[in-house]
Amino acid sequence: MEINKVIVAGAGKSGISAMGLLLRHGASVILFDQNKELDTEKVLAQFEEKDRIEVELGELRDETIASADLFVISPGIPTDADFVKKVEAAGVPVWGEIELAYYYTKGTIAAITGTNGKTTTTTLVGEIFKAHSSNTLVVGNIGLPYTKYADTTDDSTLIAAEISSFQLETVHEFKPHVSAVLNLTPDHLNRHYTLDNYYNAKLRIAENQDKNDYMILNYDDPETKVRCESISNTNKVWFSRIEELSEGVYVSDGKIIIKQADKVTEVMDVKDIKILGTHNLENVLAAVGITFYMGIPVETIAETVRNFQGVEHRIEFVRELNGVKYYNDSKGTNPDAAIKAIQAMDTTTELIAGGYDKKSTYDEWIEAFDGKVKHLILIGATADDIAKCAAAHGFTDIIRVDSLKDAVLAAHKNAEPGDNVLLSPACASWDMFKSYEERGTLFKEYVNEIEG
Ligand code: UMA
Repeated sequence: MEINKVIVAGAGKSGISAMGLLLRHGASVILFDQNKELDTEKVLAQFEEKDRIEVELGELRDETIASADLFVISPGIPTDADFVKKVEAAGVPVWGEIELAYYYTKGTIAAITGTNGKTTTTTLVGEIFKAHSSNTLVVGNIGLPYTKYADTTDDSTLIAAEISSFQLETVHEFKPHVSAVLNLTPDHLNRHYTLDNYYNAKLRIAENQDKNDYMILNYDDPETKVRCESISNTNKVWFSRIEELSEGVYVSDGKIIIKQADKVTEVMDVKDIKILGTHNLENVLAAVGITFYMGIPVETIAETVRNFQGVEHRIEFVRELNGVKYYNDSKGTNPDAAIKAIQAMDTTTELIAGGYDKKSTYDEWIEAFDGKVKHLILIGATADDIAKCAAAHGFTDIIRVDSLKDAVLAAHKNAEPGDNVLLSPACASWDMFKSYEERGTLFKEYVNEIEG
């Protein structure tokens, strides 16, 4: 396919990196963003190839669509937006950033999706790759656009890519050597509308794989088990922390085992894993399977897992003050992730939650409080809905505040020695913050400002 004139939709991280990649390869780019207030000067200042850039804001004109041979869409833009439908109707291919990156990529790809655990697993896979080879890339939804680095790869590059459902909606030929689905639980229903749409988008990670490739799957996650049953185009490798499988990656007598048809390989002791919670054991089992089938020696895998301390914003220990431990789980952006964080708490907890409304249901999360949550301190757009749901489940120890800073102060005031304070919102951040990273970073700042 000739890539000469491309509309790039969305001037965030993804769009800017896609633009850079296209410009480096000689294409002309029309950057489109629905935000009429976008600072065009600031965007243009990032590129030398100004003669090959046009910017269109607000409405995308029919003439512009007709002039393009490709449309690259940022993951935050819904694929059913009116202007995207017009592009499709005009016969212009719609690629996401992952498809565009793939077009320019060499090397071997491990692609990781799932509702939760993606960032931890991708980071760990990346660490294992790095321990084996300096020619490693860790990219994707994790916050580093794949398009930024796609053309720095060569045949021996090992790529660990975290891929979201939004990014998978717009793949066409994307073909990882190893794919992984960590779990499937409800999320992003405001965008995908139904669970079927959401789960089917995720399973597209394997649609172009073949019998030379591998798909690593969570045997303990009921939805993954059922939905992946009929996939047969690639080699499925299941992992389980509960059952000893006839083939796959599992735990036996406190050890992680990889069992192939004719061979049993002992990887390491479970007790040597440093990251908290059973969900993290699942992430480790997935990472072991992924890297094993990417050809990394078992000793390198085991050594790296033993040293892995986890990632920022995921049940991240911040500080201990007057016998109270503060944890930042800003990446707990849906109820299922937030359940994992509550389960990982070993004592009574002041919980800060609430945020952008993704139309989630909160019942299971509130049930998971399990007597551990002393006060639920609510902020953000979902505060009313959560308070109502909590009351329906008989939980009324609720404190309402207007800002994250006030939430931290309320938690500090109410916490007693031996308690934990946990930010684990069960919601995205976009009502009050740019990103979950910004929310988590501010939380840490406010916690560290408290005088002892
Ligand atoms: N825009 C429109 N119309 C729309 C929506 C957005 O014009 O309907 C414009 C905005 O005005 C803005 C730009 O698009 O200028 C923003 O694009 P974006 O929302 O795709 O954000 P990026 O900065 O490009 O970041 C995206 C991912 N964001 C989303 O999927 C929402 C990042 O994932 C990802 O790290 C990055 O690309 C690089 O691949 C973040 C995320 O929240 C971490 N992901 C979700 C999650 O993990 O739950 C899926």
